[in-house]
Amino acid sequence: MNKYIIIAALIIVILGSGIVYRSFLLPEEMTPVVTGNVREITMVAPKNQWTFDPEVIEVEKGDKVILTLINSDDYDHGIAIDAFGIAQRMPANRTITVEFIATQAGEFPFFCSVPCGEGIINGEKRSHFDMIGTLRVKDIANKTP
Ligand SMILES: [Cu+2]
Repeated sequence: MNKYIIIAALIIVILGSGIVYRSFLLPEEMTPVVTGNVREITMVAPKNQWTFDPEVIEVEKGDKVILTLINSDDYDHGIAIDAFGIAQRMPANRTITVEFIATQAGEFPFFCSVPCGEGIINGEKRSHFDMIGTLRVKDIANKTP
């Protein structure tokens, strides 16, 4: 038999088994989940507050998240969500957007990634280290968490 026919047949078998695996045999948990939903969320760093508003954001697993981050301060902040590989500077008095797919469910911290000082608000000291929050990714399909 012609060796090119054998090679072609082999390629067809290899590609075919890949397609069969992806279509029928891939474990449910490894299937990439994309809901097709887009969550547009706006988060503000209010002037001299050393906080993110809101401090808790909630999305569903598989959502595409578009975060609009408004820095109202005259100094830089940053946004870091380690679980999704996000680390972006938020320049003073600027708005940035950050996009990611919430591929895993759970509660993930986000925080300011740029040292931004401290101050007294209503008699209480606040600082860079208070700029933390929680990203809650709910797994609707599996009802957790
Ligand atoms: Cu900050």
